[in-house]
Amino acid sequence: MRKIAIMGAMPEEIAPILTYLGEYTTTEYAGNTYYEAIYKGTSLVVAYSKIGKVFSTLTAATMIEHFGCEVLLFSGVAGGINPRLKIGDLIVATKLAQHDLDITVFGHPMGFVPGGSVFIETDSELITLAKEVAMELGKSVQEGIIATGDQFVHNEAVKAAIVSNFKADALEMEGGSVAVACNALNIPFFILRAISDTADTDASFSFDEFMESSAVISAEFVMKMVDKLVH
Ligand code: OS5
Repeated sequence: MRKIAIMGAMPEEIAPILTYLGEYTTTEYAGNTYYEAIYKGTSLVVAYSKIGKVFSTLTAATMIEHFGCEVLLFSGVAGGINPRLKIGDLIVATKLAQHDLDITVFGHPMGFVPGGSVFIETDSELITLAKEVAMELGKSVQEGIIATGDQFVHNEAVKAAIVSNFKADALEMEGGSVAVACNALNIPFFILRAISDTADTDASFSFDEFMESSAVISAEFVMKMVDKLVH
């Protein structure tokens, strides 16, 4: 069975996952803690990267290149943009972009740099697996575009620009960079987020109130997917 990486950005995003592991070992590497366990006969590596695109790229690449993970699942929270996404709802990314990558003055679209692409698609088999899990749990999981950037968005004008440039349904600060690392290293990956706020002027208050409960919703769903992957 493939070695599975499960990552979040903040401690709160992986804490519910650690409760499933039973015994685990910890390894400090490149400024992060990596939790390793055998879960139902399969090796898991769990870590939180710290916030943002740089730290999350480092952690994803480390889980793949140093720890030998062959598939990566991200679990965490996001700001909702699409009005059909309410607090606690799950969104699985079909594709991701970096909304703050800007060399438009040279005639390129937002999110594009030469040698890259505006969007990176996630693994279709993992999305199919998520749909199966949702059916079995009787839960709704929405598919959509996630935009990633190095800012906590709490402003309608910024949201509107991200919708206009990327038709994004949700935004966060790590998925698009994890996508770059996994795509470059040919590792199937999956990004799941539960909504903690709607990236408006109240976003920081909503985030403080709902981040923990939404992180649990996402983590529990990801662990159901892991249960299917390890069988
Ligand atoms: O990881 C960051 C991105 N996450 C998704 C997200 C999001 N991203 C962008 N815009 C939004 N509206 C979003 N909503 C959800 C969540 C996370 C956001 S940054 C949160 C920072 C919270 C915090 N800062 N300090 N502490 C917590 C306490 C602390 C202090 C010192 C050391 C460690 C923790």
